[in-house]
Amino acid sequence: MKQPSLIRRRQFVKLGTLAASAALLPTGARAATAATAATAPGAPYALPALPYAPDALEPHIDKLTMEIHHGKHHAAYITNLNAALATAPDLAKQPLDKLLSGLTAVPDEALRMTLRNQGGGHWNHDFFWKSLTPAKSSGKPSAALAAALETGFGSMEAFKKSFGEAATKRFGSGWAWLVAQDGKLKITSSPNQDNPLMQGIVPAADVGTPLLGLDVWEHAYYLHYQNRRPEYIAAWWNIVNWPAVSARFAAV
Ligand code: MN3
Repeated sequence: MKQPSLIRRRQFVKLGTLAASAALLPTGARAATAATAATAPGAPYALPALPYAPDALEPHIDKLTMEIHHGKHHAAYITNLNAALATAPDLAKQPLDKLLSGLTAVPDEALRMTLRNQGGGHWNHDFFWKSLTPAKSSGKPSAALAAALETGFGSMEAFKKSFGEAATKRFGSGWAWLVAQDGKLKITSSPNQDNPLMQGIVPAADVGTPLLGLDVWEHAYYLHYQNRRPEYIAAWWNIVNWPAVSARFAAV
């Protein structure tokens, strides 16, 4: 799947010059800029800006969680991914989704594991931010997606229940996914930063085109929800970007 808005080298230069005026920016943007500035010049990936203000998802996801999640956690995956790719210039030229779907072709086991964790971390978070939107613009699934969800799961409510169960039951850190797989919709979950693109890494039955992903790492919710993961999941439905999910479905 194409990721047109992953910020590449040229935009990095622009972001770097912005760092000088970072003191004028709101806290979230300042954290993001600082993290970006920490990335080596010429590195293949830089932290993409959030598509909304860090407080725009409140009360469902709080501002401080967003600032740390984006400006620190997501930024760290990118820093580590760039460091790994500095040793593998051929892999650095590949689009990230291709790199992740072809991980088993990377012969060096340690490098493969780093790309899996840090590359997965970057891809998943970029996808996650774009999967969310302020509650007032959450919208609803397109008619085609709504019909497919009803066919696949019985009803919208049944889909949400199954997805929520997959997210709740994922032990430790990981993700829940809605994927398109051979013309059907399916709910899966993955540990750590694995995702449904990773052929040969995740079980074959879980490989597909991601339409929606939910981060259930504690860093995604603990400040506000503490141990109440199901409460976070229930609130999260209010800020799902259904137009974006519907567009992904239409493209499959
Ligand atoms: Mn996360």
